[in-house]
Amino acid sequence: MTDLLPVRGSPGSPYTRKMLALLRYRRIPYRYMQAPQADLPAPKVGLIPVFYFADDTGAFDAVVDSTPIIRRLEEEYPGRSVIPKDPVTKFLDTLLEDYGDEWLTKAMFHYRWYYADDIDMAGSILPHYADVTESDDKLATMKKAFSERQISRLYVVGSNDTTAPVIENSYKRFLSCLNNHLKKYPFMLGNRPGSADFGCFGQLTQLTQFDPTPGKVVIAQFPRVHAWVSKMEDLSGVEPAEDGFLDAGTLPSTLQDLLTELGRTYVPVMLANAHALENALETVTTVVDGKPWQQEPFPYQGKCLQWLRIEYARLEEHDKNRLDGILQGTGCEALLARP
Ligand SMILES: N[C@@H](CCC(=O)N[C@@H](CS)C(=O)NCC(=O)O)C(=O)O
Repeated sequence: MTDLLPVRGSPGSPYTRKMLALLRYRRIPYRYMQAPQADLPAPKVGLIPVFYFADDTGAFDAVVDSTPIIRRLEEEYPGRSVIPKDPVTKFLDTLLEDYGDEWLTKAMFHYRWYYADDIDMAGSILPHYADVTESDDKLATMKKAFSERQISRLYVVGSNDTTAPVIENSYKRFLSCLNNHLKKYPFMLGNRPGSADFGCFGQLTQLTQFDPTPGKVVIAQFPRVHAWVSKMEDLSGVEPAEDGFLDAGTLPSTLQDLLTELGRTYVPVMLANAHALENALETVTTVVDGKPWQQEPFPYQGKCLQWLRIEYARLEEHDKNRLDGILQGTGCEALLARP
């Protein structure tokens, strides 16, 4: 039991699903708990999933934030890596993972709490994840309180009547780009899964398999993507080839198209968010896809952009040049604009 890595999460949490699929693929033995445990510490920030890492004395430290946890697991459990070795492919993987975590989550949260059918389904089912034996009366009360709280938080991801079509069109274009890419490659970075696949998969578990409105889109137009999400869930039997990641020197146009989609939406919002944080502005204001975008600044996403810039700064000059050549014209180059 002690060598099983303790993890706490919920099936309705895209980041939980991201990490469980990662653990299965990496063949890291874990035990999964769907409620807080009295004998395990609470994390500093009340988010899920929570990973409990034991120190030398056997005491547990509660850690959140999937992106750095993936890197820590690479150190502690060798083999079946999800991080490409070529620093340029590695950067693209990190960038696409961040897009999944920080942009696709807008579609996920927006669809779930914007449309009546989706609100009703999420409100009816999600509270049961805490305890399936809870009475129907109690559930009805929880449904109302939970839904009201989540709807009141739509503004956090920037979802409102103005941005709704921007978010939804971007979701559909992303599906189309991924669908085209999957015609030739089973994963975003080629023939073996990278952290980007797990990031996008996490959000897509909800968008394609749970929430009815975004689910209808994928069923009607992108059955290939629907199948991909189901397959991603458990890759424990996949034997990755050493050279399975794409060679950054010969990237397919379908990956370039994905990057161009990032450049259209995620990039301007990440930059405007950083600008608002640096200047202590109350509102992030920009234009995405010709439509106004307004939301409150999001300090965590400011950090995400800094992490990307640090990874870029650490590249050797010739790798920077290779990466610049790939990003040129996709819109993503603006994230890393050299001063
Ligand atoms: N950056 C974090 C995000 C985690 C996150 O946002 N978790 C959400 C659920 S998916 C959460 O715990 N929200 C608060 C709650 O559910 O009480 C990660 O990558 O793990």
